[in-house]
Amino acid sequence: MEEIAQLRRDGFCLLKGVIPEGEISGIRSDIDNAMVAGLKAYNELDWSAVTHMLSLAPYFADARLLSIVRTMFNHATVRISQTEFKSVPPRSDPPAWRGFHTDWPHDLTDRSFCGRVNQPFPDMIMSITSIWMLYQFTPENGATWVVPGTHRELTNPRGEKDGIDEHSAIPNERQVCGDAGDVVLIDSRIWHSRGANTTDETRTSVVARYSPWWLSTEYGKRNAAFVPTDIFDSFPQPLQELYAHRRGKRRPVQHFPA
Ligand SMILES: O=C(O)CCC(=O)C(=O)O
Repeated sequence: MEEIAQLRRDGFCLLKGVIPEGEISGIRSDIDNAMVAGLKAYNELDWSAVTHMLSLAPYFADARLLSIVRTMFNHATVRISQTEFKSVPPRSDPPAWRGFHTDWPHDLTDRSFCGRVNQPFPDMIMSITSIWMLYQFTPENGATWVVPGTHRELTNPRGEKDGIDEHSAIPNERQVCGDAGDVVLIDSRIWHSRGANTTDETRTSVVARYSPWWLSTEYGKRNAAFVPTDIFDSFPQPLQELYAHRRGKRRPVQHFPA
Protein backbone atom coordinates (compact mmCIF):
# COMPACT_ATOMS: atom_id res chain seq x y z
CA MET A 1 0.00 0.00 0.00
CA GLU A 2 1.41 3.37 -1.06
CA GLU A 3 0.34 5.02 2.24
CA ILE A 4 2.39 2.56 4.30
CA ALA A 5 5.48 3.14 2.17
CA GLN A 6 5.08 6.91 2.56
CA LEU A 7 4.46 6.70 6.30
CA ARG A 8 7.64 4.67 6.70
CA ARG A 9 9.74 6.85 4.39
CA ASP A 10 8.43 10.36 5.05
CA GLY A 11 6.76 9.96 8.45
CA PHE A 12 3.29 10.96 7.23
CA CYS A 13 0.61 10.09 4.66
CA LEU A 14 -2.85 11.26 3.62
CA LEU A 15 -5.78 8.85 3.52
CA LYS A 16 -8.36 10.11 1.07
CA GLY A 17 -12.12 9.87 1.62
CA VAL A 18 -12.34 8.04 4.94
CA ILE A 19 -15.65 9.74 5.78
CA PRO A 20 -18.32 9.44 3.06
CA GLU A 21 -19.13 12.79 1.45
CA GLY A 22 -22.79 12.71 2.48
CA GLU A 23 -21.89 12.34 6.16
CA ILE A 24 -19.32 15.11 6.50
CA SER A 25 -21.41 18.22 7.06
CA GLY A 26 -23.51 16.56 9.80
CA ILE A 27 -20.41 15.27 11.57
CA ARG A 28 -18.70 18.66 11.27
CA SER A 29 -21.66 20.45 12.93
CA ASP A 30 -21.78 17.78 15.64
CA ILE A 31 -18.09 18.43 16.43
CA ASP A 32 -18.44 22.23 16.27
CA ASN A 33 -21.50 22.08 18.56
CA ALA A 34 -20.04 19.59 21.06
CA MET A 35 -16.57 21.05 21.49
CA VAL A 36 -17.23 23.37 24.45
CA ALA A 37 -19.14 20.68 26.37
CA GLY A 38 -16.54 18.07 25.44
CA LEU A 39 -13.66 20.18 26.74
CA LYS A 40 -15.57 20.89 29.98
CA ALA A 41 -16.29 17.17 30.49
CA TYR A 42 -12.60 16.41 29.92
CA ASN A 43 -11.27 19.21 32.12
CA GLU A 44 -13.72 18.76 35.00
CA LEU A 45 -14.73 15.08 34.89
CA ASP A 46 -11.84 13.37 33.05
CA TRP A 47 -14.17 12.16 30.29
CA SER A 48 -12.45 11.25 27.05
CA ALA A 49 -13.29 13.66 24.23
CA VAL A 50 -14.63 10.67 22.26
CA THR A 51 -17.75 10.91 24.45
CA HIS A 52 -18.60 14.09 22.53
CA MET A 53 -17.77 12.77 19.05
CA LEU A 54 -20.33 10.00 18.72
CA SER A 55 -21.15 10.49 15.02
CA LEU A 56 -17.46 10.64 14.04
CA ALA A 57 -16.01 7.99 16.36
CA PRO A 58 -17.12 4.85 14.44
CA TYR A 59 -14.79 5.97 11.61
CA PHE A 60 -11.82 5.68 14.01
CA ALA A 61 -12.21 1.93 13.36
CA ASP A 62 -12.15 2.34 9.55
CA ALA A 63 -10.79 -0.89 8.07
CA ARG A 64 -8.25 0.74 5.72
CA LEU A 65 -6.91 2.99 8.46
CA LEU A 66 -6.64 0.14 10.98
CA SER A 67 -4.87 -2.07 8.48
CA ILE A 68 -2.20 0.64 8.02
CA VAL A 69 -1.83 1.19 11.76
CA ARG A 70 -1.62 -2.57 12.48
CA THR A 71 0.99 -3.02 9.77
CA MET A 72 3.07 -0.14 11.10
CA PHE A 73 2.98 -1.56 14.66
CA ASN A 74 3.33 -5.11 13.36
CA HIS A 75 0.54 -6.28 15.66
CA ALA A 76 -3.23 -6.71 15.45
CA THR A 77 -3.99 -5.15 18.83
CA VAL A 78 -3.99 -1.37 18.81
CA ARG A 79 -5.60 1.14 21.12
CA ILE A 80 -6.56 4.78 20.94
CA SER A 81 -4.51 6.41 23.65
CA GLN A 82 -5.64 10.03 23.28
CA THR A 83 -8.57 11.82 21.64
CA GLU A 84 -8.68 15.60 21.23
CA PHE A 85 -10.60 18.45 19.64
CA LYS A 86 -8.17 20.20 17.28
CA SER A 87 -10.16 22.90 15.52
CA VAL A 88 -8.27 26.04 14.56
CA PRO A 89 -10.37 29.16 15.20
CA PRO A 90 -10.80 31.81 12.50
CA ARG A 91 -8.24 34.63 12.32
CA SER A 92 -5.75 32.95 14.65
CA ASP A 93 -2.03 33.65 14.50
CA PRO A 94 0.01 35.50 11.89
CA PRO A 95 0.81 33.38 8.77
CA ALA A 96 4.47 32.92 9.76
CA TRP A 97 3.49 31.32 13.09
CA ARG A 98 4.64 27.73 13.78
CA GLY A 99 4.59 25.49 16.86
CA PHE A 100 6.73 22.55 15.79
CA HIS A 101 6.78 19.56 18.14
CA THR A 102 6.58 15.78 18.28
CA ASP A 103 3.67 13.90 19.87
CA TRP A 104 3.31 11.61 22.84
CA PRO A 105 5.21 9.48 23.77
CA HIS A 106 7.79 11.69 22.07
CA ASP A 107 6.30 14.92 23.42
CA LEU A 108 9.24 16.53 25.17
CA THR A 109 7.08 19.01 27.10
CA ASP A 110 4.70 16.25 28.32
CA ARG A 111 2.26 18.71 29.84
CA SER A 112 -0.28 15.99 30.72
CA PHE A 113 2.32 13.88 32.58
CA CYS A 114 1.72 10.86 30.38
CA GLY A 115 5.40 9.88 30.40
CA ARG A 116 7.80 10.55 27.58
CA VAL A 117 10.66 8.95 25.76
CA ASN A 118 13.82 10.97 26.28
CA GLN A 119 16.29 11.92 23.56
CA PRO A 120 17.85 10.28 21.66
CA PHE A 121 14.67 8.57 20.44
CA PRO A 122 15.06 4.89 19.55
CA ASP A 123 14.52 4.28 15.84
CA MET A 124 11.06 2.73 16.17
CA ILE A 125 7.49 3.87 15.79
CA MET A 126 5.53 4.11 19.07
CA SER A 127 2.33 5.95 18.14
CA ILE A 128 0.46 7.29 15.12
CA THR A 129 -1.51 10.52 15.32
CA SER A 130 -4.53 10.72 13.03
CA ILE A 131 -5.73 14.21 12.16
CA TRP A 132 -9.32 14.20 10.91
CA MET A 133 -10.12 16.88 8.35
CA LEU A 134 -13.75 17.81 8.85
CA TYR A 135 -13.26 20.92 6.75
CA GLN A 136 -10.98 21.33 3.76
CA PHE A 137 -7.35 21.91 4.92
CA THR A 138 -5.70 24.71 2.93
CA PRO A 139 -2.56 26.87 3.30
CA GLU A 140 -4.88 29.72 4.31
CA ASN A 141 -6.84 28.00 7.09
CA GLY A 142 -4.07 26.23 8.95
CA ALA A 143 -3.33 22.93 7.17
CA THR A 144 -0.87 20.84 9.20
CA TRP A 145 2.84 21.57 8.68
CA VAL A 146 5.21 18.60 8.58
CA VAL A 147 8.93 18.28 7.95
CA PRO A 148 9.22 15.05 5.90
CA GLY A 149 11.72 12.51 7.18
CA THR A 150 12.20 14.09 10.62
CA HIS A 151 10.62 11.07 12.35
CA ARG A 152 14.12 9.59 12.27
CA GLU A 153 15.98 12.73 13.41
CA LEU A 154 17.79 12.68 16.72
CA THR A 155 17.34 16.41 17.24
CA ASN A 156 13.97 17.92 18.11
CA PRO A 157 12.30 21.36 17.81
CA ARG A 158 11.81 21.26 21.60
CA GLY A 159 15.12 19.59 22.37
CA GLU A 160 16.77 21.78 25.02
CA LYS A 161 20.20 21.47 23.46
CA ASP A 162 19.19 21.36 19.80
CA GLY A 163 18.98 25.11 19.12
CA ILE A 164 15.88 24.89 16.89
CA ASP A 165 13.27 27.65 17.02
CA GLU A 166 9.98 25.73 17.25
CA HIS A 167 8.06 28.91 16.38
CA SER A 168 9.75 29.57 13.02
CA ALA A 169 9.65 28.00 9.57
CA ILE A 170 11.95 24.98 9.14
CA PRO A 171 13.70 24.17 5.83
CA ASN A 172 11.85 21.53 3.77
CA GLU A 173 8.60 22.01 5.72
CA ARG A 174 5.37 21.46 3.81
CA GLN A 175 1.67 21.75 4.48
CA VAL A 176 -0.59 18.70 4.18
CA CYS A 177 -3.70 19.94 2.38
CA GLY A 178 -6.76 17.80 1.77
CA ASP A 179 -10.52 17.60 1.53
CA ALA A 180 -13.08 17.25 4.27
CA GLY A 181 -13.31 13.54 5.04
CA ASP A 182 -9.57 12.88 4.53
CA VAL A 183 -7.28 11.83 7.39
CA VAL A 184 -3.60 12.66 7.88
CA LEU A 185 -1.56 9.96 9.60
CA ILE A 186 1.75 10.94 11.16
CA ASP A 187 4.41 8.97 13.01
CA SER A 188 4.35 10.66 16.44
CA ARG A 189 8.05 11.50 16.05
CA ILE A 190 7.68 13.70 12.95
CA TRP A 191 8.20 17.43 13.48
CA HIS A 192 4.79 19.00 12.87
CA SER A 193 2.64 22.00 13.71
CA ARG A 194 -0.84 23.26 13.03
CA GLY A 195 -0.89 26.26 10.71
CA ALA A 196 -2.19 29.78 11.17
CA ASN A 197 -5.81 30.29 10.15
CA THR A 198 -6.12 33.58 8.26
CA THR A 199 -9.69 32.92 7.09
CA ASP A 200 -13.06 33.69 8.65
CA GLU A 201 -13.97 29.98 9.00
CA THR A 202 -13.11 27.43 11.67
CA ARG A 203 -10.76 24.65 10.53
CA THR A 204 -12.77 21.92 12.22
CA SER A 205 -10.67 18.88 13.08
CA VAL A 206 -10.10 16.15 15.61
CA VAL A 207 -7.09 14.06 16.64
CA ALA A 208 -7.06 10.40 17.67
CA ARG A 209 -3.74 8.83 18.60
CA TYR A 210 -3.22 5.11 17.97
CA SER A 211 -0.75 3.20 20.11
CA PRO A 212 0.46 -0.40 20.12
CA TRP A 213 -0.79 -2.79 22.83
CA TRP A 214 2.54 -2.76 24.67
CA LEU A 215 2.74 0.99 25.27
CA SER A 216 1.44 1.93 28.73
CA THR A 217 -1.56 4.25 28.63
CA GLU A 218 -1.96 4.30 32.42
CA TYR A 219 -0.08 7.54 33.02
CA GLY A 220 -1.37 11.10 33.00
CA LYS A 221 -4.64 12.94 32.47
CA ARG A 222 -4.83 12.70 28.69
CA ASN A 223 -4.21 8.96 28.51
CA ALA A 224 -6.46 8.13 31.45
CA ALA A 225 -9.48 10.15 30.24
CA PHE A 226 -12.29 7.58 30.41
CA VAL A 227 -15.52 6.65 28.68
CA PRO A 228 -18.52 6.23 31.02
CA THR A 229 -19.81 2.66 30.75
CA ASP A 230 -23.23 3.53 29.29
CA ILE A 231 -21.60 5.53 26.49
CA PHE A 232 -18.94 2.86 25.92
CA ASP A 233 -21.59 0.14 25.69
CA SER A 234 -23.37 2.09 22.93
CA PHE A 235 -20.21 2.07 20.74
CA PRO A 236 -20.09 -0.28 17.76
CA GLN A 237 -17.94 -3.31 18.58
CA PRO A 238 -14.86 -2.37 16.47
CA LEU A 239 -14.74 0.99 18.27
CA GLN A 240 -15.10 -0.72 21.67
CA GLU A 241 -11.91 -2.65 20.91
CA LEU A 242 -9.98 0.60 20.47
CA TYR A 243 -11.22 2.09 23.79
CA ALA A 244 -11.61 -1.13 25.84
CA HIS A 245 -8.87 0.00 28.26
CA ARG A 246 -10.85 3.18 29.03
CA ARG A 247 -14.28 1.71 29.89
CA GLY A 248 -15.33 3.29 33.17
CA LYS A 249 -13.37 5.48 35.54
CA ARG A 250 -10.06 4.41 36.98
CA ARG A 251 -7.56 6.53 38.83
CA PRO A 252 -4.74 7.75 36.59
CA VAL A 253 -1.29 6.72 37.78
CA GLN A 254 0.80 9.79 38.54
CA HIS A 255 3.99 10.17 36.61
CA PHE A 256 6.79 11.99 38.41
CA PRO A 257 9.55 12.89 35.97
CA ALA A 258 13.06 12.37 37.38
O1 LIG B 1 -4.01 20.39 14.17
C1 LIG B 1 -3.00 20.17 13.47
O2 LIG B 1 -2.91 20.51 12.29
C2 LIG B 1 -1.82 19.51 14.10
C3 LIG B 1 -2.19 18.75 15.36
C4 LIG B 1 -1.06 18.65 16.31
O3 LIG B 1 -0.08 19.34 16.24
C5 LIG B 1 -1.15 17.69 17.40
O4 LIG B 1 -2.20 17.10 17.64
O5 LIG B 1 -0.12 17.45 18.06
